[in-house]
Amino acid sequence: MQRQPARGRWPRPLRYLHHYTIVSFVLLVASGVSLYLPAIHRFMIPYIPLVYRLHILLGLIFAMSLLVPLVRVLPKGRRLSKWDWVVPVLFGTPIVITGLLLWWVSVFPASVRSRAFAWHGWLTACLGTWILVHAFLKLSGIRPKSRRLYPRVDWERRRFLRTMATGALGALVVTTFDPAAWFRALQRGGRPQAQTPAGVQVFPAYYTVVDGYPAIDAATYRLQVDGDVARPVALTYEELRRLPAIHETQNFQCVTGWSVPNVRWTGVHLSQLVQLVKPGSNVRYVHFYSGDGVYTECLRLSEALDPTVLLAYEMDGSPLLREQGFPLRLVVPKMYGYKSIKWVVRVSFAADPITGYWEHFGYPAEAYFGAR
Ligand SMILES: Nc1nc2c(c(=O)[nH]1)N[C@H]1C(S)=C(S)[C@@H](COP(=O)(O)O)O[C@H]1N2
Ligand SMILES: [Mo]
Repeated sequence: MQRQPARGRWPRPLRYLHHYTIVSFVLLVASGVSLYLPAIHRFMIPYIPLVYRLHILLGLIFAMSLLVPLVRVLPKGRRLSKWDWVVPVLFGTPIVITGLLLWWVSVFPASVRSRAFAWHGWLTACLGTWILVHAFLKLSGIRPKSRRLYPRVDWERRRFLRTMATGALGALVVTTFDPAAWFRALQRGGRPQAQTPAGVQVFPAYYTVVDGYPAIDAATYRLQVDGDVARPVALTYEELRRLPAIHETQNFQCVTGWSVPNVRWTGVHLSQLVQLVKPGSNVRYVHFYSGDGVYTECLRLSEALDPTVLLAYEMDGSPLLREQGFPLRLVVPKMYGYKSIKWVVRVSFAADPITGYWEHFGYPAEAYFGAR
């Protein structure tokens, strides 16, 4: 029978690794939660891009620290409780993989990323719970006696890799496996589903604050342009498209951290509407209303007339998808995405501002994210 090696101190590199893992896990959870929970991140808006980058950087180091045991640094014969390495590796691996899927915004489709997002959170909750249990056992000095429940094993590369592969496989299955979609595919006789039109960038998930995406019929759609103006008008979709068009290629940046590079918008500059309706001299603000009945936005007249701001009906060369705000959305490239209200049905010129949807929850009305 093999004797347990004496309980001494761990070799230094491993002790550092362990301490680092604790600190980084806490920081990862804190930064992740502040990116995820609006209640927290609305106070942190100026720092969100920084937090986002920090989260990714910490995640990458965490990924590398997972790999360290593959370089065998544990003294020979040192036996470790099985769960002390199976659990972190089994959960850590899919957390890293789902994190990568989320990070590579323009590589993976929205459906995969939204599942990855959910699993990223749930797996972290599982690992976090286990870490708390582990910490409690260690700190309280309770050493489970049962060899069956708490076996000790050699720190062995092959087993380690096998656990990692299991975690990776799990991550791939849960992020690509969608029983409902498979069922639909079977019903269609295996024919592929209509894909997102070529060239259309896929966003992490299309945002809506109501239940679903408003379905607006282009034939009956009217853009109401009114307020303190000489001549209110109601424009049809065709009339909008006949107005002189402008193009604008910009990065799209949400406060929650994700962004989509080089989105090409086509639409109408607000000066066109100003020419049509002739706002009164006391007008300082422009109000925007969404066809979802809930979302509103507000810009200073001067901001609305910035050359980069437009009411867009096309993205990357195709009409907006319903989820993207068909038939018309505002695009304010220099400000965070929440200013870019979708399904715009009414534009109103006024002397006073209104509180936009997210501004109502505390987001700043001046949502510039970089140098102007
Ligand atoms: N009507 C409406 N407009 C909206 C939103 C929304 O939920 N409803 N979300 C906003 C936010 S927070 C962002 S980041 C962008 C996202 O645009 P997308 O859904 O086309 O990616 O739309 C903005 N406009
Ligand atoms: Mo956003």
